[in-house]
Amino acid sequence: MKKTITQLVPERILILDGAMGTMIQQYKLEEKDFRGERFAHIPGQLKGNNDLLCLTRPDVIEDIHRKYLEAGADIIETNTFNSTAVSMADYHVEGYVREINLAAARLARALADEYTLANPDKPRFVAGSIGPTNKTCSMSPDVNNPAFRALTYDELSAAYCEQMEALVEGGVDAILIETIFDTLNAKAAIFAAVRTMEKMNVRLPLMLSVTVSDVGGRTLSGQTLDAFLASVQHAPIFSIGLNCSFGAKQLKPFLEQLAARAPYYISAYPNAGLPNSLGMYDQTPEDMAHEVKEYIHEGLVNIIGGCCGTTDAYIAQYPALVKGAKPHFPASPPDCLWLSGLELLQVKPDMNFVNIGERCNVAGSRKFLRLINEKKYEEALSIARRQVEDGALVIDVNMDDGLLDAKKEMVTFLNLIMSEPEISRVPVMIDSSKWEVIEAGLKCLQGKSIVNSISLKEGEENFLEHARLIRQYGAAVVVMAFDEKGQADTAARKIEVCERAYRLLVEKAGFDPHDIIFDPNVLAIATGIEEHNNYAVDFIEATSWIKKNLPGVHVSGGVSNLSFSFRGNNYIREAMHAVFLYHAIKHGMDMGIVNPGASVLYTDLPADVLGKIEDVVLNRRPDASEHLIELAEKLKERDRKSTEEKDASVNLEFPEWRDKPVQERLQYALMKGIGDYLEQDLTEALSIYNKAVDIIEGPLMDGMNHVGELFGAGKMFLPQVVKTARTMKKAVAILQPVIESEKEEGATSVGKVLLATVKGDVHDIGKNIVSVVMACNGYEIVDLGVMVPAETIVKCAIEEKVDMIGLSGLITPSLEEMAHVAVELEKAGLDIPLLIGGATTSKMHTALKIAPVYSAPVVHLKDASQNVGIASRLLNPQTKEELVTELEMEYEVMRKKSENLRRETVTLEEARKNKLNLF
Ligand code: THG
Repeated sequence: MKKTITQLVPERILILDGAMGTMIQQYKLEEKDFRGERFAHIPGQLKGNNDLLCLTRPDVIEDIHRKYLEAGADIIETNTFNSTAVSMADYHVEGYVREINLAAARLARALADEYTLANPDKPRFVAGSIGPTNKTCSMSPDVNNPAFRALTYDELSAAYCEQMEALVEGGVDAILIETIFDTLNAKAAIFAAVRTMEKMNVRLPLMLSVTVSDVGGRTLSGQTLDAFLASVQHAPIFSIGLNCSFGAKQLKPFLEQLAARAPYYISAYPNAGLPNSLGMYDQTPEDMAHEVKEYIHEGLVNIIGGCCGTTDAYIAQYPALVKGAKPHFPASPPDCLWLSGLELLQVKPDMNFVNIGERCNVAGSRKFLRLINEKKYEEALSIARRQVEDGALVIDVNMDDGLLDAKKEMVTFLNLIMSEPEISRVPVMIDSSKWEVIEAGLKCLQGKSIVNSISLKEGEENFLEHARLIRQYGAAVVVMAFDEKGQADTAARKIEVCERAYRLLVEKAGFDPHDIIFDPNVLAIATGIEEHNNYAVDFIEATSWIKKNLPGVHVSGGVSNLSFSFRGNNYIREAMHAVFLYHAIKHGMDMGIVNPGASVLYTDLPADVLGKIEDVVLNRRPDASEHLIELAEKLKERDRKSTEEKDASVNLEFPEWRDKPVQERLQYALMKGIGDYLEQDLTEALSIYNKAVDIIEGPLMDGMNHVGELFGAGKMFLPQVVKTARTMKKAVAILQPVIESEKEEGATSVGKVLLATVKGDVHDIGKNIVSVVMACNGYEIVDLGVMVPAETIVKCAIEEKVDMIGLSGLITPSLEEMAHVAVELEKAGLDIPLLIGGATTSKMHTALKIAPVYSAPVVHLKDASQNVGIASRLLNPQTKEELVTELEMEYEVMRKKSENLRRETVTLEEARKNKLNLF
């Protein structure tokens, strides 16, 4: 019997194959190869749709698989990285997804079996490749609307199900979810994988591979690797690892971090070094092997392969390296609760207390309710931000209000939170009594969150169904002490309900006890009703029992409920909470929904106040409530500001940075993404600067450049950068009317500019800034938006008679698309200058790949501040002539240089800086 991957992996390090794309390039395939007879009727270009070759040129894919098998790969990947309806729609072939996956899996299966048969001592396996698609579920592609999503969890998981079913049917041995850049996309893939395996009644090893996007080691969507591990903890994971990102050397510290914490086998398939300025990878197989050797010697890996730039020559280096090497031994699973936002929160047994911010609750804060009702989301977000600043380790979000569309508001608010890195740093607690609201919320969050709550109120079946779903979505759960008989009020009832729920969750729903948080009901005391007097004591007793008898779980409660009868007297309320927490925490309460801004401490309470409150909380005497009421009357004068006033003070604060000169304030606001003071600071700046546009080109551009530097140095991560870009937009919008009014009377456009983000790319922050800067300088802008096909650009350039065309793009494939646009412009016989800008673009690429295919001037622009200067030179025939000569000389030098330095690699810093040129 052939050994399975699961049996083999503890014995030796397995070799995964190398890149598919790099190999395909070697065959110099043309449009007709991709298209074949079969897809003659499909509009647009099919070249570049590598997965389609499984149907149109299976001989090529077979040849590549063979080369990798010959090189010694134990595992080959199906050629299906983009074979989901989501990605294939770009090529109008989304209807062929099932067929492509099936063909790809069968092809790889047959070859693996052939090689296994020839050498049964080295069994070969097939991993079904599942890419991240070209869209992200947890970020907005629209700068103006951070709550927008181009793709939802449901759409994506449905697309993945379609792909995975065909892969499993085609006979893959494992499912490999790879190049993960957004954890929410990955969670949708995991959800689909679990569903598909259940449906098809198979259990295949699930392999995950993340790509880190910045030198700080975060994913594109901003999570640290530790936070990522918490997010996917619910999945039946076989191996986890890193691919793409960087070369082996630069990847190593992140791999070490992952291997130290992840309780799974570890995989790594780095790129062949760092990209050079043309976006090519050119480390030699020997160089790469040398770096990979360290992974193996240090016991970091179980599975090793190659990503961008690697070929069979690279993989052929590995068999010698792994021979006799000791495989990595997985870390032990965590023995505590893991939660995550962008960062990990470990709730360890020795951690005294996790405070969960209660203020983003429409039922618990009049102000929050008003803001949501009035759709003042920015201000509502500032309540969340304030809680995190005040030390909340988790934030509770509740939109249950009779007059609100709770589901819609939950989704909007959670999506908004995801674009606020200062808030989304922490995990979210989704608080609702409606299951549909909870489920919708779970589909918005990339982190590992907490569902608040489920209970046995509607019986076991309903309870288990929801519990199982929560597990599949990957969240922890709050269980309220309710059952079919109602709310548990006495200690005995609380214990009875929690014990029953525990058994069900652990034995029937497969819950890890660490992911269970019991809430034995904090009920109001000192209400004047005698039966209520022992409620706090009952809670504390139950807590103590739960912690002793239900190992692993946590105990939480809504602390502010306790003091409802003292509404209006915040001092007494806060004092009661402090006393209650003091005792409850001593007995094992380790989480609580509280107002993190509360300032009354147990130790600050004067003896008389403390005595009276303890009498009430601990139910020490029958007249305790009356005494406390008397005290409350007396203390009324001394009362603190009401909670509502405290919330209101959020915006009235005067932080330190406000003392700085206006230029610095503007830069600071940009860097931190704070829009609150822009109006006032820009008004002040207008009195200093001659023209509004000078403010944009001065302090605002400086601020953006600074952001670029910080990102390059790994000191900021993408969601933060996106937020600064939003602030920039807001600033520009404020200045816009002033700029309009400054335009000279009757001034006509100095020139007409067409702007477009090229096909395949949705990034437009840089393009939009260029648009504003140029418009400010009197240019008329024709903005075609994002994902613009070459045909549209050519057609519009002719119809609109533009003076120049600006192309923008952020991702590497956009480089090729830009060259394609240039070819099309040339074919159309146009002579309109072309401006090139955006993240991965470079002067080198422009000189080598774009300028040579187009006879009009082609200029690469480093950032938005250069556009106006270049544009004006292009408009004047004499300066244009000079510019053209300059460019020709410069490009010639660069072409020469590139020939000499075929293998030149830019430093990591340069690569990063390059990436941010769009700002
Ligand atoms: N258990 C669980 N979840 C919960 C609760 C619980 N979620 C909701 C609630 N209870 C916890 N949150 C709050 C939030 C605010 C208040 C009480 C509980 C509160 N608000 C002030 C009031 O009503 O007087 C409002 C002040 C204002 O308008 O600003 O007290 O028990 N699992």
